[in-house]
Amino acid sequence: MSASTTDGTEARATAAMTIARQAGKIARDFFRNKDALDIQIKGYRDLVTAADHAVDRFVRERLSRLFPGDQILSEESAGGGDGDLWVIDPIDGTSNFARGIAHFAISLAFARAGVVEIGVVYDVMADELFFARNGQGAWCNGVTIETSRIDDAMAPLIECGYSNRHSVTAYLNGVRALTANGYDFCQCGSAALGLAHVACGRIDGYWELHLFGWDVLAGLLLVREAGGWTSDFNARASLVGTAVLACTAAISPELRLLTGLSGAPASQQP
Ligand code: LIP
Repeated sequence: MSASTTDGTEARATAAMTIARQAGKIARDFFRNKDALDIQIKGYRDLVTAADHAVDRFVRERLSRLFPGDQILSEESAGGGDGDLWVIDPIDGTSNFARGIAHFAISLAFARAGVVEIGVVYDVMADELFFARNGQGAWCNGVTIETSRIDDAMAPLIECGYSNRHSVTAYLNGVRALTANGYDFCQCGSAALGLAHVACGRIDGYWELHLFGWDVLAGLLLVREAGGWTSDFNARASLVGTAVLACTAAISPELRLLTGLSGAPASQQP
């Protein structure tokens, strides 16, 4: 019997994938019925919809029933603690969701003693479930994924996430530095999906000046387990937020210089 079977991480991994897909049905129904969204403003240009709340309630209820001793922290409801902890973003890419743009995801991460052991990012509309286990690899719909292999034929593509939680000047300076050094950039509105796309090699990196733990913990594990490099994002950053960089390993030295971000502890790097 493997350790993960006895310590409950195997059961949690299976449950996280099942719950993500079940929650995806709720999100998909709301996405196709915009009249039920009840879009609310929770802060300056910060939206929350009935879908965020419905998915959040569903995921919390399922996890609490299956793992009653676990703590749960989500973007839409407080929580947290030092024990076994789930960090949830019920709809990552809420602005896209509210506008009818089918680029959003459900993100679940499970951490034990401050180490992320399980990451799930579910692209509901594309029906792509990205999954990673600490030290065991990363998959999309069960097929192993790995970060891109850069070649000269194509300029590296970096997604540069943007929000009003940081200055436009700092953002534009970062984009200017990247484009001046031969990088293409895009901005798509979901950090969780952007990180999943780095992990499967569709894009070469993801950079954003301010993100919370619920946006990124699952996606950063995906990138690391797919062989990529990730900046340091410790547990404290989850609640206050910090800058994030994740990329295919070959370009990490230059990107670290261009963005000024240091790496996660060596134990977390490929
Ligand atoms: C979003 C992130 C995105 C960021 C937005 C927001 P949400 O998460 O995925 O990268 O630029 O400001 O934080 O709020 O949709 O869960």
